Amino acid sequence: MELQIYLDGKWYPKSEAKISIFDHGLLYGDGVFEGIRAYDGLVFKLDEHLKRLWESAHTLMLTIPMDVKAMKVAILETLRKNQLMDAYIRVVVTRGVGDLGLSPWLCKKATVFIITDKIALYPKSLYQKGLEIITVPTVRNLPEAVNPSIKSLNYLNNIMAKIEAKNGGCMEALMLNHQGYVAECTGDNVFMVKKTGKGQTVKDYILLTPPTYLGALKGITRQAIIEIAERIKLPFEERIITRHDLFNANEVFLTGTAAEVIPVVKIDGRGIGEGKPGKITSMLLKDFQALTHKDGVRYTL
Ligand code: PXG
Repeated sequence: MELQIYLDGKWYPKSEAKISIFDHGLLYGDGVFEGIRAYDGLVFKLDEHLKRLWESAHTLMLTIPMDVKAMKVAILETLRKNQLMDAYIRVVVTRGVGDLGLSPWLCKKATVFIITDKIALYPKSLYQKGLEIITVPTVRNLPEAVNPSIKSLNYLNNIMAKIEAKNGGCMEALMLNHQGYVAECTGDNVFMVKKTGKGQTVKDYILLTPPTYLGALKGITRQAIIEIAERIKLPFEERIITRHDLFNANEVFLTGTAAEVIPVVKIDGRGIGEGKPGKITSMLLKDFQALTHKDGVRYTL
């Protein structure tokens, strides 16, 4: 059976799910989206994702033409129609159909679509071996311009960075903000682990990530990792991070809905720590995976 797509209140087979070429999501990237995961019949952090979707839309003065409850029903029904217990869920809200001018007020109603499918962002082996990343020349959007906290359909900043990473032979890019501080990657937040003691217990380490006001998305996975750190008493701080700090970290890893927790073992040619995934990263990944199979909105097919 073809994949069933939710579009404005109805479900269509993938080949028939179509939107207007006058949709401002397409013409201007005027819209918002979320990427959500379902694990074994549990939608992970659904409320958090929908809260972020509504907040992004609010900043853009984009009215989502349904309430949160109806959105949840639509998401769960799309999962059921596609018989998916494990899935990547993409929720997209665009400004809707307008004319060739920028004016968003000429778009009468927002377009809403939901895709549920499988995703494998990185090959499994990379989670064991670790990823190599590279700093790219394109700086992360200024919070004063297009705030990276808005999960908008305008991803050119990240796509430029992704292209530059590939040109440099890497799958992911490290993006700095306009001041030269570490912001995030193209679709993931960045963390580092620094040893502060002998390394015998978690208390001998500190987990660090840049504050999001320096130019990063407030990642849902980022927040889940911070909460795990608090629970296991791993010291944590939001701190300004430079490339020098990352080069000399004991461990570096990225977090995101698609990537989950992926270790980074090389940055700009410098080996990180022992050049292989570290034990704190592995511990956090294990706890995160346990959480995804325990916590969430349950559905049945
Ligand atoms: N930063 C950015 C810029 C993102 O787009 C994250 C961090 C991680 O946030 P969450 O909430 O997922 O932990 C994201 C989200 C992709 C892709 O194909 C990634 C995202 C969205 C769409 C596509 O890599 N990431």
